[in-house]
Amino acid sequence: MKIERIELLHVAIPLVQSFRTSFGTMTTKDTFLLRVVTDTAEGWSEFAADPEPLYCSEFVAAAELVLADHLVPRVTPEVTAAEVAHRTEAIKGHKLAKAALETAILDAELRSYGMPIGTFLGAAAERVPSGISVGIKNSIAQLLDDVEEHLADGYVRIKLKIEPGWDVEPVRAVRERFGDIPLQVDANTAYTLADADQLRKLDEFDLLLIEQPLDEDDLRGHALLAQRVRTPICLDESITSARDAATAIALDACRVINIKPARVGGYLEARRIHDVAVAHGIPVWCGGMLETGIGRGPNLALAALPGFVLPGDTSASRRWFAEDITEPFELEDGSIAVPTGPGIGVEPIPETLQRFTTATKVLYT
Ligand code: OSB
Ligand code: MG
Repeated sequence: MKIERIELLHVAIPLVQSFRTSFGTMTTKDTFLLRVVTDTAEGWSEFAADPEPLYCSEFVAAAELVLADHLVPRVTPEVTAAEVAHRTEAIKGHKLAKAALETAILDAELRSYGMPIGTFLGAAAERVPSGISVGIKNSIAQLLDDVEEHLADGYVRIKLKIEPGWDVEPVRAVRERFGDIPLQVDANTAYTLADADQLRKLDEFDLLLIEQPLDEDDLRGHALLAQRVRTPICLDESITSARDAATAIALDACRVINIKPARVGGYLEARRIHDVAVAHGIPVWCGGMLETGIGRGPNLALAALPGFVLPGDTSASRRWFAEDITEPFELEDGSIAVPTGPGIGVEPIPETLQRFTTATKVLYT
């Protein structure tokens, strides 16, 4: 496939509600899209991280630079999606930037075959059950109101963001008020092994899992913590490749894995992690990064693979956006339809995209 043009479009889209985690507060989805024009079709992708390196080391300005100077020159003018990882292997790290590049090229390639990404990846369901990630609030009362609304909307699983000082009490309050709902927590690395006694207090609430309690590079710490708490440990930030997944599983550092295609370099590696996990009997689910429809569509397709046995953070578009740049994904009876069109199955609505675009840069022509 011959690449004729690559454009980077900065977008800034207001969130309907601010989102507070242990690492910061988001009020806007501020990122960029990639548009790849080839001799056979056009492809789109979205960079998943934020302007500040708070969730992971990557951020918008760095990704733009590494794409322009180091990644795009290695994949042009001719490449297939399967070759992108190999061609960019010499460049250390920058998995989220690589994922954006690979995904836009994969989208163009699949569109030229007329094949939906779900078919390509091995999706085995037409709809995926939808969970929701609930931020840290100013009060328990506010949290309960929020959770009540999400349950009324039909979300089938609630994830509470936690941090030291906001853990046992919010979990207790949600359990007392809403009973036996599927419930889990995500600490985004906010604890240390010295907090094991505090984290063990969560055991009495029958949570599905505790996500990423310790530092991303602390697999040993997670393995030790897993011996001291009954609730299954799930890794997010720590897993950046299928090899990481194999290592974490071998060390008993996790019993569940959150797969985010962006964090692991794209959908091809995400599928390999799924396969490694399935081979070991480890359940996986699809994480989220407050994606626009451009990232949400292919995430839903991945979440339809058979090893995704837990509901993901694959919420409806309106969870974050009053107006999205694609047709919105809607929640119906607790689930969302996997896109069926060619490639990622969605594209930006030109007029809407234009309104949310703050700058455009040509990376290759
Ligand atoms: O840790 O899972 C996370 C959002 C941004 C960055 C990190 C995380 C999240 C979420 C998912 O919790 C929220 C969503 O996409 O709806
Ligand atoms: Mg997480």
